[in-house]
Amino acid sequence: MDNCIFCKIIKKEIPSNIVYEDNQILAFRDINPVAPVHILVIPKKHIESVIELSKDDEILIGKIYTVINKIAKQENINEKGFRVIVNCGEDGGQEVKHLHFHLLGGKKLGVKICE
Ligand code: DGP
Repeated sequence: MDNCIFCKIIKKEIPSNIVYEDNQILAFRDINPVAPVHILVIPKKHIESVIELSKDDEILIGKIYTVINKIAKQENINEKGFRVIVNCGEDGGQEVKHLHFHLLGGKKLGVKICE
């Protein structure tokens, strides 16, 4: 997707602070962190959001969670805990239209926001 900022990050056209990469998944630090650890884990395949997922993506999404597990250990937040957030669509507050998993940790996170 030519105008997708995360696709540009995947192609290294835009710099990012990468913490994990394989042939299907990329993880990099969020540009506006809201916690000491704030990493975005994304599929390299352009999928707009959770709503665009198909059965073919089931293995990929499972793999994203094992990558999150790996990064949580790498970042030393596995024992104290962390939060994974996926925003979807307008009401869900999704700004970037490329599926991404926010991995947040490194401090005691506040009450979940659903106002
Ligand atoms: P969401 O609201 O769920 O769509 O979150 C999108 C996140 O993407 C937001 O926390 C900021 C982050 N972000 C947007 N543009 C860039 C960028 O160019 N680089 C990095 N590292 N993060 C970005």
